[in-house]
Amino acid sequence: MISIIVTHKKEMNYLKDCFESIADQQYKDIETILVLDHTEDDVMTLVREYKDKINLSVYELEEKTGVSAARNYGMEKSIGEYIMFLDNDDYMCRESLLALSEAMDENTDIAYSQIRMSYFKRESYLSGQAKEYKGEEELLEKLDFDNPINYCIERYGKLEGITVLGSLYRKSLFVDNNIKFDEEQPYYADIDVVAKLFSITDRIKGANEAIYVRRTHNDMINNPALNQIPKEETMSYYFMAYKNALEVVTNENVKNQLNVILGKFIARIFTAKYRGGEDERWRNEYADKLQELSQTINKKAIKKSDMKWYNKRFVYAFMQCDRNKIGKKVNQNRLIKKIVKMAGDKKIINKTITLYIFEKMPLKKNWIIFESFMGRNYSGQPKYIYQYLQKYYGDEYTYIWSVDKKGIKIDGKHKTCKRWSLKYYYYMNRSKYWVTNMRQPLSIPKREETTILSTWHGTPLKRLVFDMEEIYSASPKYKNIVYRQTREWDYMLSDNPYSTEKFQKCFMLDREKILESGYPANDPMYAPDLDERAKKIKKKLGIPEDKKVIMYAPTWRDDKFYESGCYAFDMELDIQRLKEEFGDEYVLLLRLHYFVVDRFDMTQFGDFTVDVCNYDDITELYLISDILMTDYSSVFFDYANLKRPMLFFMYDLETYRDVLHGFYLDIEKDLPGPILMTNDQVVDAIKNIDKIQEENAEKYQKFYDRFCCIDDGHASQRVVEEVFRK
Ligand code: C2G
Repeated sequence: MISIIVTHKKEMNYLKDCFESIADQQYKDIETILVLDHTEDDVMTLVREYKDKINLSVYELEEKTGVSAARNYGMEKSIGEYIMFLDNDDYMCRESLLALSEAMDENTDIAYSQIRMSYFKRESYLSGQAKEYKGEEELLEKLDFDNPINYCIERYGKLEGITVLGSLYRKSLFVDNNIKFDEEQPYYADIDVVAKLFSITDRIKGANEAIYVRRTHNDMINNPALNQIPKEETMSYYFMAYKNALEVVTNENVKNQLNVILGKFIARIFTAKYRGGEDERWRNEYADKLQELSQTINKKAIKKSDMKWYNKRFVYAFMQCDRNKIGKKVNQNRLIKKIVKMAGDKKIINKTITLYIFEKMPLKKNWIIFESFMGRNYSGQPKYIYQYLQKYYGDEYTYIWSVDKKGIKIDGKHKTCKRWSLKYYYYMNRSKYWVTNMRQPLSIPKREETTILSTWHGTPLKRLVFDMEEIYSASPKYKNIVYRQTREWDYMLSDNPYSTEKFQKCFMLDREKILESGYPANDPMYAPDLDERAKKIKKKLGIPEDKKVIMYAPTWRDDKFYESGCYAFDMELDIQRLKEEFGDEYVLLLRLHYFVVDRFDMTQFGDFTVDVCNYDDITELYLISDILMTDYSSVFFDYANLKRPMLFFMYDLETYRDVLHGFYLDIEKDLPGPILMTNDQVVDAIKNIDKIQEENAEKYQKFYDRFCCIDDGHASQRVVEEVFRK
C-alpha cells in the first residue's frame, strides 16, 4: 500500500485539485493522510466529499506547527509499505502512482517522477490550456532523467528546489535510519532529508510515465509559495540546511552538486542583494556566514559546472578575499555582467546611458510624455487630455508623443520619439509627467518626482489582475509585475463609481489615487457639433452619407495567441450573408482589437465593408456608427454614451466567461442589448433593431445611469485641472 501524506495550512482551491488528482489515479491501493497545520479553512466539507474516494484520514497538529512536523506526524500515522509526499498545492497525472509502483521492484528504494513546474490549476494543465513554464523546455533537454543525482538535485540549481516531492519511498528507509524532517526548520527541511536518502541508498530509479506537477503561485503578493517568500525571512534556515546537508552527505557527487548550488547563490542572489538591497544584513552577517560556508566548496566542482565564467571567477575570489574587499569584488562582477549583457541588448545600453547620463540632468517640470496603446496610435484618453492642454495651456508645456512607428499623424505642436529608442529613454527620464493608457515599462528609470497619470482604457467587464484566478495570456508573473507598476502610479482615471470599486480591488490601489473624472476620450460624444464631425469622418472613410453604419468591434481571445501581444482571431461573423441582407442600407466597419494581428481580405465584399482595424481612434468611429456589435470588449461602456443600439455577438460565451476570464457583471441581466449566439440571430436582430431598442429602453437607461453617469463632455478639463494645474 502507498501512503500519501498531504499537509494543509491554507488555500482550499488548491487542496481540491490535489485530492482530485489522487482520486483520479489508476493505482488504487492507497491511503491518504491529511495533516492539518492549525488551519483556519473549513476543510471538512471537502474531506467528506473525498473520504471514500481517496481512503482519507485526517489528523491535526496540536502543539507543534510547520510542514516538517506535519510530515513527520503523517509518517507516524501511515501504514503503507511505501510513502509519498504530496503538497496541497501540487497534483499528479493519472498514471503517476501506477508508474511509480511498477518502478519500485525489490531492488529499488526510491522511485522518482518527472517533475513539471506550472502556474496553472489541474484542469488547465491536463487540457493543455496552460502555457509551458518559462525555460522548462531548455531545462528538460539538458537533464538526464536516468541519472538520479542529475535529475533530483542538480536540476534545481538552488537549495529551495531540492525536494522530497514526486518520489515514492520504501518507508523502511525512513524508519530504519531514523530519518525525519527537522522540526526546527520551517523552510528547506527537504534538503537534509534528500541528502541523507541519497547517501544511504543508490537503489534509485526513475519512472518515466509518472508526472508530478509542482505549482508556482501566480499571486506572489497575497499568496506566496514557500520558495517565493522574501529571502531575508528564511536566510538563517538556508545556512542551517546547507550545513546539515553537507554533514550527512557521503556521496561525492551529491556533495559537489551542493557546492555548485552554493556557488550559484553567492554569484547571483548574494551579489544582487549586496548592492541593491536596503537590508544591511547582506553586507554583514550574511556575507560572513556565506564566506564561512564557501570554505567547504570544492573548486573543481565549480569549474566543471555550467556556471558562467565570470560567476565562477567571482566565487573563487569570494572564497579568498577578506570581508572589506567583498564590495569591490561584487562591483567588478556586476560590471562584467553588465558589459556581457549590453553586448547584445540595446535596451540595456539605453538604460545604462539613462542612469549614468540623463539621470544627472535636471527634471523638466513642464515636459509631458504621452503614449496610447504602447505607441500604436494617437487615440484614447491621452489624445483628448493632450488636445485640451494644447487648446488651453498651449505653450506652457512641451508635449512629447511616444510612438512605435513612423507616420502616426498627431495634431498640434509636439515632438515624437520612437518607443525604446535612446530618445525615448531621454524624454521619459526627464519628463515630469507620463500620461499612458496602459502600463508603463518597469525597465525605464523613473525619477521620484515624476508623476504618472495612468488613464487606463476602459470600464472592465472581464476580470482583471488580482481578480483573475488563472493567467492564460500574459506571463504568469503578471500579478507581480502589475503590482510593481501600479505602485508607481500617482493617478488612475475611472469612468464611473463601478470602475472605481473594481480598480481599487483588482489593482490593489488606494482610493485616493483614483480620479473618478469620467473618460476624456468620451468627451467628443457630447460635442455640440457631433453631426458635423460625423459627416467629416464618414467622408474621410468614403462612406456615402445616406448609408447607415454597423461597427463590428470584438475583443481578443487569451487562448488564441501567436506570441505576447500578438493574437489570432477566428471570424465567426458571416459577412457575406450580412452583405446580402443589408448591403443596400448599411456599411459594415470591421474593427479588430489592437492585439489581433490576423487580417481578413474583404475585397470580396466590395463597398459593403470598410476595414478600420488600423484607423487611429475608435472614438471617431463611434460617432459614425448607428449600431455597435461587440462581444466582451469594454467598447460598449463608452459607446453607450451615444445611447445608440448595441448587439452582443457572444458565440463563444461559455469558454470566454467560464474558462478564460470571468466577468464582473451578470451579462444576461445587465447588458443593454441582446446576446446573440448565431448568425441567424444577428441577421434577425439587425432587421428588428428599432424594436430591440424599444424593448431594451429601460435596461439601457439603467445601464447609462450606472456607467455613463459622469461623462458630460468635460472629463479632459477635470483631469487637467486636477493633475497638471493644482
Ligand atoms: N479597442 C479597439 N477596437 C476593438 C476593441 C477595443 O479600438 N475592437 C480599444 C478600445 O479603446 C477599448 C480598448 O481597446 O476601450 C480596450 O479594449 P477591450 O476589448 O476591452 O480589451 P482590453 O484591451 O483587454 O481591455 O478595463 C478594460 C480592460 O482592461 C479591457
